[in-house]
Amino acid sequence: MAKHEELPIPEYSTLEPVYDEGSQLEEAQLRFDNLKSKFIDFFGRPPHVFARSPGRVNLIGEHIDYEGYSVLPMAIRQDTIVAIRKRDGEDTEKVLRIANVNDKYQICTYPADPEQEIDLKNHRWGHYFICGYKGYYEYAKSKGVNVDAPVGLDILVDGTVPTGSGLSSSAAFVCSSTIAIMAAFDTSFPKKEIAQLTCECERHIGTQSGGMDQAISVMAKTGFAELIDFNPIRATDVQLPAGASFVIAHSLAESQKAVTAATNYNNRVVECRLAAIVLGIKLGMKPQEAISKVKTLSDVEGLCVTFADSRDSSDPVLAVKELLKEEPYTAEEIETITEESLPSVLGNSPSSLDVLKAAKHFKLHQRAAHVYSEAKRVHAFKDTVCSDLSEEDMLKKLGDLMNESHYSCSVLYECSCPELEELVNICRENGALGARLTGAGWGGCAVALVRESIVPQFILNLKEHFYQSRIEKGIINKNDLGLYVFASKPSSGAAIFKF
Ligand code: NG1
Repeated sequence: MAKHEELPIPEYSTLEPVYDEGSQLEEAQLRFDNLKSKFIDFFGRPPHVFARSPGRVNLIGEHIDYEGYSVLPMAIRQDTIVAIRKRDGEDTEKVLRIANVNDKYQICTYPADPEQEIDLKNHRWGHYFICGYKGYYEYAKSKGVNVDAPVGLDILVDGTVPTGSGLSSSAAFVCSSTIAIMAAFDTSFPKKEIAQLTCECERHIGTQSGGMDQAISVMAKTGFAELIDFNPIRATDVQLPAGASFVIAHSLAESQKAVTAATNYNNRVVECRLAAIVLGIKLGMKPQEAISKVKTLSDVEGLCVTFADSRDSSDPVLAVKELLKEEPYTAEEIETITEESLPSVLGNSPSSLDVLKAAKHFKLHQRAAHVYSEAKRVHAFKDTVCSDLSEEDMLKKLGDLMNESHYSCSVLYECSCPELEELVNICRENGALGARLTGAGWGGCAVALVRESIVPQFILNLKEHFYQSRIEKGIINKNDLGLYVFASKPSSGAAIFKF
């Protein structure tokens, strides 16, 4: 039997296989009916095909996917649906018209030219569709697949993944767009290839992302979290303990990842790269060799482990502790070690140059210590879930690992924020066995491990201790609380619908 990741995206003619739980199905039916009728209102004809891709919550393994390390997310039920229709033969206007059911997002128009550059200085919501559009053409070309000349496309989008929440609304949008485009052009690739191509094409938005979000959105299965490995991308089912529930709670601080990339997300990617190169050099590589060969901390893990071995340990963090100073490095200090200017070390890539311009110094020790320790926690989490510990002991151990992960994100990686700290503490004070920020951080959501039996009371307590004061200040509306705090079960991955 073909492996799950070798299969194409499933195609359905009914909603049940994806939206199968009670009121969820009715809600989904309403959404699809609404999408279809709005599509006709906007464009005068119905869509040919729909594609949906879910958001995700990452249970553990933060900011390590782009360093080549495995992560452990699960898909959530909130998703993005893209309805699409080709305009070939109907008229000749070669433009992409991208509308949204939510009128907060104004209709965007782009040329149909797949070679177009995305205008990063003017961030528009439709840019995420263009990532998928460019990605589709780039990938088809690289595979030697014959693609027709670009035609006009009409697109209508309906997303329920809250934006800027660390639940990966951007990947849900990029993946559903790419899959809708492929379906409209009658092309199909295996899931693992779509996961790879969507990861690469989302980088057109200017973030140097890893591939976690796209991989889980494309490859998720109902009822399972997935251990996602990279190079090559692979997903292994992880059955979570029956008595455990994962509650997602929004800190109400919006995490604007694309806009803050130079000081936050891309800054950390650059710091990890520099840490890896400096470690490589300190562990015996020639500067030129390290610069050309070392891309991520996983590339020098072997050297770090050999170093640790000489001190009777197997922990790469030992090398970090002994070879990278705790005080931040200046650019000049790193250049003395690399014997080359930092812009040149980083290949003069525009997004890295933006990081260099904005950075005062580089915390190599802290970032590398986070990455190596977090990578270990992911495997400890998976091993604990698969162990024969009693449920009580298992939940306690998983909670401890989540708490350690949060500490590392907050103190070593500095990707938390005051609202997330407050929320994580309130979760723990109200019975969570563990709680941590999830996703990129700097705002967005926390995820808490809670015994299934106390979930309703836990959510009530969060409402009282975290959300009530924000409702009174008018930050959120009381009736919208269900959008900001909810328990989540592992949901299914991307799908195509033709009715
Ligand atoms: P979110 O939470 O979607 O911003 C981002 C990256 C992931 C991963 C996490 C941190 C994108 C599309 N996603 O997720 O690849 O690096 O941060 O673990 O950039």
